[in-house]
Amino acid sequence: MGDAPTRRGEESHRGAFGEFGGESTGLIDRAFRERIVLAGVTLRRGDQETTEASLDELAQLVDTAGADAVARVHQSRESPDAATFVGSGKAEEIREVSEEHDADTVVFDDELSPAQQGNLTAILKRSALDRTAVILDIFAQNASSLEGKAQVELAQLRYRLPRLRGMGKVLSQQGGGIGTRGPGETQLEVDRRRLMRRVSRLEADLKRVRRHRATQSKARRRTSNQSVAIVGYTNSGKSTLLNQLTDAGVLVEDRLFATLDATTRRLDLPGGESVYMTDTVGFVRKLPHQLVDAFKSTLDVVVDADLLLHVVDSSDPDPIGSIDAVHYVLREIGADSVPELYVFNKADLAPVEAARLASREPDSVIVSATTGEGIEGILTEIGSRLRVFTRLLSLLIPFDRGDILAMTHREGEVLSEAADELGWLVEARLDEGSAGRLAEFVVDPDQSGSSG
Ligand SMILES: Nc1nc2c(ncn2[C@@H]2O[C@H](COP(=O)(O)OP(=O)(O)OP(=O)(O)O)[C@@H](O)[C@H]2O)c(=O)[nH]1
Ligand SMILES: [Mg+2]
Repeated sequence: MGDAPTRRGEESHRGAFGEFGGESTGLIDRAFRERIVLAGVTLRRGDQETTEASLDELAQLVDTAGADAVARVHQSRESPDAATFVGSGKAEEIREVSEEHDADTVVFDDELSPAQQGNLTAILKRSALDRTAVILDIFAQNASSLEGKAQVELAQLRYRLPRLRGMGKVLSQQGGGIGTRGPGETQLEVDRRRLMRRVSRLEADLKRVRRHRATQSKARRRTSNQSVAIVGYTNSGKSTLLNQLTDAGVLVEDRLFATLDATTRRLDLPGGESVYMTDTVGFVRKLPHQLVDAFKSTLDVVVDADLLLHVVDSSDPDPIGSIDAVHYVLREIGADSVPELYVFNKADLAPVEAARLASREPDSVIVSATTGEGIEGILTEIGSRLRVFTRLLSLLIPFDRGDILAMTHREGEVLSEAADELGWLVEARLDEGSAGRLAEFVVDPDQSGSSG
């Protein structure tokens, strides 16, 4: 973390470790924006509204990638056509629409098989791409750390390898644009075996990073601080929240996938204890499995967390769909058993919806990460969910209550202990539950401070 994310045109996307140097197409600096036709299919069990919403999001993804969606085509069918996904009649129609709008590329909202992609490219007479290619392209543009770049490159190679054969001709005709940037763009003649070697090399590098990371987090655990990971849909306000809680200074942008690298900061709780809090990559509907897989080393922090803060954009037109998409990815990476605290964010924009969402989820919090409203509620909830010591109490325990003194030692952290005329004077850090049970022994109410 640290560098601003790479933007298109600032730097060619070479291999993270330099092996691919000199193979950029040079077309990424094109002054014009690529023109895109979007194609969505509603299959048997889906409904058209969901498809349209997904196409809205695809248009946003295309825009983030630096291109313009100029038209969209929709189709309902029982199941995908094995050869062309949409069926040949529809493919002809898409070609006509593309010609009408002078489009460079057609992007399908679902992942195309290599064969479908090849066939469609031939019928459409322009490149046929899918949502996965667009997301990979955004990631390629945003990756800034070595690790981030390596992960994106690995995902791209795994996506491209099976598609190499069909793509060569197309690339030589079309050149540049979404789906062609990143390492390997002029790879018509690149030998597959070389790419395979590159894949193994990246896998080995990333495995090393993961091992190193595991050692670090073990060291962190020894300090006994617990860890909290911020997860959520892309653009929901995760980085804004980390900045608000810890002054982390993470880049915040009204842009999809602004964050790809994990940033960890210490968060001090009111009782004096601290936790480690990590902001990381956002999720999206149909997040490419190649990316989820390649981002294992970044996402380990989510799997190993003691608590997830699931940030939800309350102004999202379909917040439940986005929550489901996040849960889908969490399941895929094996983090679905980590306790989850819902944070309904952007309450300044959508107060009614935030309240409605929060009423469905007990113990959730409503916040505005930009204004800071409701932020203390997060500290209180983290304290009670993690059972960390959020209370610093002075207690006077009568000499005949050795059981209470023992309990204080057992459940909390005793900072000082002295015999007074009336009993033991004890200063201790405790969690909310223990603090409640010891309430009658608290002496200095000023110090019993609330957790919020
Ligand atoms: N009005 C309002 N805007 C917010 C709030 N929180 C975040 N935003 C805005 O939402 C946009 C995305 O915020 P980020 O913090 O970058 O979101 P993120 O979840 O980290 O996004 P990615 O890293 O791209 O996945 C920015 O324009 C923020 O200023 C909020 O509480 N209220
Ligand atoms: Mg972010």
